Amino acid sequence: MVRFLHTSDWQLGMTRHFLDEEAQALFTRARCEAIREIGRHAAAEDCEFVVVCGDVFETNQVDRRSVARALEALGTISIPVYLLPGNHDPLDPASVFRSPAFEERRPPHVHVIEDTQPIEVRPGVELVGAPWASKRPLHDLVAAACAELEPARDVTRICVGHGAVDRLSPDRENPALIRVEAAEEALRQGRIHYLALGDRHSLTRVGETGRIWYAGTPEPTDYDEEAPGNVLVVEASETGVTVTPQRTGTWRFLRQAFELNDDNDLDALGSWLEALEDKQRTIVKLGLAGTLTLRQSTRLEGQLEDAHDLFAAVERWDRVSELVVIPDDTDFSDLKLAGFARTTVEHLRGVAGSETDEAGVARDALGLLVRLAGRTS
Ligand SMILES: [Mn+2]
Repeated sequence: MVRFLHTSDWQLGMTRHFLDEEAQALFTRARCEAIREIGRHAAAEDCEFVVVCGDVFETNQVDRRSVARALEALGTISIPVYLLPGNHDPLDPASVFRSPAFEERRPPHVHVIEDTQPIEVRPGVELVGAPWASKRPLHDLVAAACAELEPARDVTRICVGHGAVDRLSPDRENPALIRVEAAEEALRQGRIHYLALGDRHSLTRVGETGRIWYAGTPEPTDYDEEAPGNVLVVEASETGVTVTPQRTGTWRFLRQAFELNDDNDLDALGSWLEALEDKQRTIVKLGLAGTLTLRQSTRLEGQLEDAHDLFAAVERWDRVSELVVIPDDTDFSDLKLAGFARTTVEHLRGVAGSETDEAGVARDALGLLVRLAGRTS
């Protein structure tokens, strides 16, 4: 029996276009901090080693600082760590794992899985890795690694792979898809006892054996991930496997659609934003649809400005956003305009309500006018 920690897709050095400089710095730091958190979980759970199933780094061209900080953090883990090159960081001639920045700082307990040779972690426990040597392998690397194995005798064998599995990937043309059927066959024959996978950022059980898992990313990277922010503590033997997720993530990606037609709807949006904890580490994507008056639209802009100040990022969910602003009488009567200003408003309202190309410009002009006049009145 062996107990170890399964993780993947650290994507160290990842940048996100929607983060400003400050938020990006926090995001980068969190990904590195996750390594230390993994070390704490591994120690608390009495794990014997850690496997990182690919995409340790976002790219082979990752900056020196990310490499140095990653190795510094890896140094805090008190047990052996095995890093598998994945599609983002393949073991090609430009590999980050072969860079001086990496090699000179690599602590002795941190190992890169360079080939499919079984690695004895300790007597009775072996790792078999399927590292990526290029960004486009032409076959199922896990099946190839397992094909070379005899059924294990008195040894618990963990296979460490990276990539999409055929049952979950729509891309049937991809020759590198990991065939679940073949992996289950290797499990049935006792050539391996657990398949630790990376690539998918969602925590996912694959197939029916309970012995094939994606751990997912320890810190979320996008909106469509399911149960990201976890690592798996795995207890494996020839007779059974149990996996227990452990929480590591501190960031959140949230996507939410709102229907906005009156002030109550704006109140609801405001309360929703207000109630979210840890705004500095929360990225929200808002779908905003409905019809607002100019004054309400101005209020919404104020709410969004506040949110931009507080959240890591506020994005617009374009696919479900369709907000129409239609000026109503109270928008202007409240402003108590007279003379030229009043004539102009009447003219603009006529254009804004028309089907002409200038309608949008007129609406924007009215919006600006309500905003500016609202501030001085
Ligand atoms: Mn990945």
